[in-house]
Amino acid sequence: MNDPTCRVLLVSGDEIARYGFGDGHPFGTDRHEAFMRELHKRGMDGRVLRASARPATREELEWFHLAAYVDLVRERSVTGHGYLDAGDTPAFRGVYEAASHVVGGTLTAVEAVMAGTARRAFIPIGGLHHAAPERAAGFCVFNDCGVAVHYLRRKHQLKRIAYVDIDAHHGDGVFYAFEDDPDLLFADLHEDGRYLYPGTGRAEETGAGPARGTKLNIPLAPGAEDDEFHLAWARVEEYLLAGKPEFILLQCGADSLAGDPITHLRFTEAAHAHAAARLCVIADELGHGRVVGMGGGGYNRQNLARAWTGVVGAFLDSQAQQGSVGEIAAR
Ligand code: V1S
Ligand code: ZN
Repeated sequence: MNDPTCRVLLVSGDEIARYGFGDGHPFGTDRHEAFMRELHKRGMDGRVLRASARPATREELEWFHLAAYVDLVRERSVTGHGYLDAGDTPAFRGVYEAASHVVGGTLTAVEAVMAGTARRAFIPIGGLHHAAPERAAGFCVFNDCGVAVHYLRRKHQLKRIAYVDIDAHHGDGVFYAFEDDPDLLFADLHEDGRYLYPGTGRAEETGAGPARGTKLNIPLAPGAEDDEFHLAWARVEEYLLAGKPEFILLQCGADSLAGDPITHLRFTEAAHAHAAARLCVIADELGHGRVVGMGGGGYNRQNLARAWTGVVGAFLDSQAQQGSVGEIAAR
């Protein structure tokens, strides 16, 4: 950890690992461990800075969520009974604490990048992109992505923030919350809604009101592979370079890989590494280097472990390249 070029932060630990559902639910609490094991196997756990997640404050949660919904999650957290949505997101004892640590963990990652203690950061159990202000949805209790956008604006006065999403499911919770906000750059590559939840994210959905024409939704046919990913990704790069964001959030759900049990895209883990590497290049070219990755979905444990370690690897490699550019400039 004495290497000064090692400026990639991993936010991990029991506080966020507890976020998950039992009884054969795809989003189990074993996902965190599957990722950590792979990181260790590849010798990468010693190359990253580490932090545990803090809980989000009530005020932070209410930047995105309605107070009445936050209260409901708190109440259900005591009994652990019932669902928080129409059948995908069961309550469990301690769900409030676990879900608020996921939000706080994403804020920990964002804070570190803004403070300059890390240039990039990654949180495996973040990216809960379906949660809406007034309700849970699709395994997502609190929307850490949405709270992070508000955080960057309120605490750091950033205006133009990019949210990039390569999870197989459309990031509807983020999209509709910022639908009329022209300064939230939104690029989402996802399986189209013919068979898959949530069914939103058509290409024609480009934003509303003053933001009409400013968002990029790229639905892909079931079975789409890396070739289709790369074609779509080129459009994401063009969009970001034109939009000049001051911070980039990446939701890198691994359920877009072939072999996921609940989706039908067929990317390989190279797509995720490519997205992460290219976002680092873009952020560096924009002069700030700020990129935070959030794990998102992914229900085949081997896939999520490989895709997310690939993202962390790309962050580390981009740091090493940054170091060598600096060394060359100093000569
Ligand atoms: N796609 C999908 C899918 N699979 C399930 C599911 C499968 C097994 C279970 F035991 C419980 C649920 N639910 C869904 C989707 C929600 C997907 C959420 C993905 C989250 C993310 O990866 O994007 C980010 C973390 N829900 C539905 O398809 C809705 C239903 C229509 C079907 C399932 N029942 C349980 C509820 C209604
Ligand atoms: Zn997903």
